[in-house]
Order: sequence, then C-alpha cells, then structure tokens
Amino acid sequence: MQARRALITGVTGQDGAYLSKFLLEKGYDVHGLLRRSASADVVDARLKWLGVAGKITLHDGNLTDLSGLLRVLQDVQPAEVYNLGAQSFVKSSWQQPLLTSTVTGLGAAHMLEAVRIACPKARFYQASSSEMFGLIQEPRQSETTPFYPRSPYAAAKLYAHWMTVNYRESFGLHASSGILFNHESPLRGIEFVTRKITDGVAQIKLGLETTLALGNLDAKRDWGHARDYVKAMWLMLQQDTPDDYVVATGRTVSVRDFCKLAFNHVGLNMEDHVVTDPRYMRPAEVDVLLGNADKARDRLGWVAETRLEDLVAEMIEADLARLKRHQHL
Ligand code: NAP
Ligand code: G4F
Repeated sequence: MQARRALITGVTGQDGAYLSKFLLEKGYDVHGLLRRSASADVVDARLKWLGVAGKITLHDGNLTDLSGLLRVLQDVQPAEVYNLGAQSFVKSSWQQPLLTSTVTGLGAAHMLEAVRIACPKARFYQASSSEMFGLIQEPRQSETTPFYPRSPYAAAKLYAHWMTVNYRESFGLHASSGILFNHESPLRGIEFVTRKITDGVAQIKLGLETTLALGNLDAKRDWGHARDYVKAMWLMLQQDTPDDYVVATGRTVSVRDFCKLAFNHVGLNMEDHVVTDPRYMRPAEVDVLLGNADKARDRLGWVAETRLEDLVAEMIEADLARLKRHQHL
C-alpha cells in the first residue's frame, strides 16, 4: 500500500522537525518546503538532531512565492498539508512588520490558494497562535474567546486564521486551524525566552557566563512541549470535519517562575544571576495567556502529556550536553 503523503512548510523549524518525526513514525511519506539559505549545511540541524534528516524529501520554495508553491503542490500531491512556516518571533515583528505580514499572513493565503488550485482534496492545517488573544478578553482563552492581537505578528496570524476559516466555508477545503499556546523543546530557537533561559543557566553552571539579561519577568505563559503539540496538529487532520482547536496545558507560569525552575534544576539561585535589560522589553506586551483546551480533549482525545518541570529539565540537560560538546569540556 502506498504511504500517505504529507507536505510541511516550516519543516526546518522546531515544530517542523517534531512533526516530521511523528509522521515518519506513522509511516507517512514526508515532504518539506525548504527556504534557500546561504549555508545549506546548517538548515537541517533540527532534523538531524531528531535523526530524520535523510528520511524526508525537501523542495525549494518560499511562502512569498505563489508560483513556486503551486509547482511543489502540483508535483507532490500531498494528502495532508501543514502550514508551519512563518516569521515566528514576536519581538522581530515590530522591526519587520511588512515582512511578517507577507510571510506569516499572506504566506498562509498563498498556501490556501495553492491547495485550492493544485490539490483541493488535501487536508490543510494552519499554525494559528495564542498571540491572537493578546490583550485577553477572558481569563481562560478558548475557541470562542474574542481576539485582540497586540503585535504585527499576532495581526498577521489573525489574518491567516480567518483566511483558513474563510477557505473552509467558501470553498469547502478541509482546512483546520490549531490555536496553539507556547510550546518549547530543546529545539526551540535561542531567541525565545525559555531556550534563552535554559541555555543561559547551562552557561552559568559551566562557568562560561555569570549573568542572564532578560526583559519582562512578570509575563505569564501557558508552556507545553512541542512533541505533544504536533500530535494535536495531526489529530485535527484525521477528523471527518475540519474545525479550530485551542491546544494548551491549562497552567500558566511567569517568566520569573520559569527561571526559578531552571536555576533550581542545577542548584543555583536566580537572584544571583538574572538582570533585567530594557532592550528585551516590547512596545506592547501580552501579559498573560492561559488556554482552555477542553474541546481538543473532548473531540480529539488530546491532552498535554509533559509537565513543565520535566520540559525545563529536558531543555537544560540538552543545553548542558550541547555546550560541553562545543567547549570540549
Ligand atoms: P520556528 O522554529 O521559528 O520555524 C519557522 C519555520 O518557518 C522555519 O522552518 C523557517 O525556515 C520557516 N520560514 C520562515 N520564513 C519562511 C518563508 N518566507 N518561506 C518558507 N518558510 C519560511 O517556529 P515554530 O516554533 O516551529 O512554530 C511553527 C509555527 O507555529 C509557526 O508558524 C509559528 O508562528 C506557529 N506557532 C508557534 C508556537 C510556539 O510556541 N512554538 C505557538 C503558536 C504558533 P528557516 O529554517 O529557513 O528559517
Ligand atoms: O518566548 P517569547 O519570545 O514568546 P512569545 O512572544 O510568547 O511568542 C511565542 O509564542 C507564541 C504563542 O503564544 C507563538 F505564536 C510565537 O510564534 C512564539 O513562538 O516571549 C515570551 C514572554 C514575552 O512576554 C516576553 O516579553 O517572555 C517575555 N520575555 C522576557 N524576557 C522575553 C525575554 N522574551 C524573549 N524572547 N527574550 C527575553 O529576554
């Protein structure tokens, strides 16, 4: 029997790598869209880390180039399409608002249009974000909570989200949107706060650094593990009816408390090392996010499996090992 075929945009990112591994383990023929880079040897670092680099087929393409996307979808004819590609760093979106709109917002519209033209029977997943809730309108955010985006990134994601709903309702595409709350892993980009903290703590523990400079320590997030969250993406596309789902742990923790967990894990005190630096503050902050994933639990049978304490431990141990390898310690 022929393997089911999936195409992932953003395949070189954190979620793309975990989703590739998940789908390969399910027997899928996995294809990915690869944004060209000047150093071809480092683009698949995450895929290598998970041991899946040679097992997927990569296609050159960019979310800003509809003609290229059309060609890839026409050639691959996937049964499932996961649109994970984005300019995903909220802070950068104030420096690059138009790029963020083009890639994160319009890029999703390009993908929807390419699917509609080239493979309309394919099931489509859009990587929506809890950032769309922004200035929260309810203490626990669910699929029915009104949105209030607080950054160019969040506004672009909201456009992509509504385009996904619109293509489902207008053209009958099997298009689902996963409103995912923050999810992390040892493969998280180092600019995001969790990985910045676990890498910083590992550096301090190994005597390579003495301080860790952060921004708003009072911001609260609902942090889960990327490995758990890619399973929810897949489950959405296995449903007969496409829909939108919040994916979250239901627990919110401040950056300060995440820090405490991380420093405690290696037997250090955060007060001795953490300094705040206005450079890491944002023009508008999302103070707190807390997801209500009851719908995902009831309809998909999905629940977050990894405790925050275990996520922190896994990330620090991976950073310690990485640094020891690089420093030959
Ligand atoms: P990530 O690690 O930043 O990965 C982003 C991916 O998008 C990378 O593969 C990147 O390619 C690719 N990309 C960037 N610009 C592109 C372009 N113009 N054309 C094609 N590909 C492009 O993000 P992630 O954490 O895996 O998140 C995956 C998706 O979920 C993103 O859409 C993100 O916004 C969304 N999301 C993430 C979270 C979270 O907490 N992680 C929560 C909610 C939603 P390069 O490797 O070439 O840079
Ligand atoms: O780790 P962050 O940069 O993630 P943020 O902004 O919540 O966005 C991430 O999650 C979204 C889902 O809600 C995704 F859609 C998005 O693509 C991305 O994956 O910042 C988290 C919080 C913020 O409140 C920020 O102000 O941490 C605070 N923070 C404090 N000090 C810091 C720092 N953030 C970063 N990146 N660096 C700091 O030094």
